[in-house]
Amino acid sequence: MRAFAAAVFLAALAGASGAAQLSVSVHTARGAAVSDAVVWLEGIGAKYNPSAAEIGQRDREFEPMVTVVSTGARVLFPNRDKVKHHVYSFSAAKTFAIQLYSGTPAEPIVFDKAGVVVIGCNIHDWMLAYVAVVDSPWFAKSAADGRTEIANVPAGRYTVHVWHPYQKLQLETETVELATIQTRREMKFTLDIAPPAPKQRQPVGDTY
Ligand SMILES: [Cu+2]
Repeated sequence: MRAFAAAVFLAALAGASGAAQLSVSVHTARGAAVSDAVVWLEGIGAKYNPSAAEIGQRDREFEPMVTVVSTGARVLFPNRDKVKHHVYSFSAAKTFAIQLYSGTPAEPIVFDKAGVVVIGCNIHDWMLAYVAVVDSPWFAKSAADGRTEIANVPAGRYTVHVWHPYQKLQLETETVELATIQTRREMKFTLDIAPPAPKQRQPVGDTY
């Protein structure tokens, strides 16, 4: 009887190691692909090591504009311009400032709270970046074709979240049940976006 229980336990462990892949595509109601949409899965028992990321500055713009990381992520802000930048955020999920600097600050900024962090530059008013900090190891950002792939998701039940900085409405979440080994599932979301009018780039000197 004891041996039987052990065998059942081992079978359950083997099942838990099976991983699924979720493909989520995001389009507008008119069918245009939506890039830079953040997709993440909320599930029970998610364990992960915080990710790391870089948000650079080049030609007085942030790159990338949208970043998704897991909570606790360490993010570097390398300045690849000859001019200085002053990177900051007043967002509730992370308030910080990296005073006027060149090169790459030695210390990363740690995003220790889930939420959306909007980042600007105090010198160049038009510069904007967004960091979606999620309590999950399963996340992705849509490419130019509107598609995302989230791989190595253990079998289980998940809530699927979609967010975009230019979304008109926050989408309702959807639930997905991912089962067994090597399952590939596809989901489609419709999200209408309204990009803001671009802020005028001001003529600036060689120093700033
Ligand atoms: Cu700047």
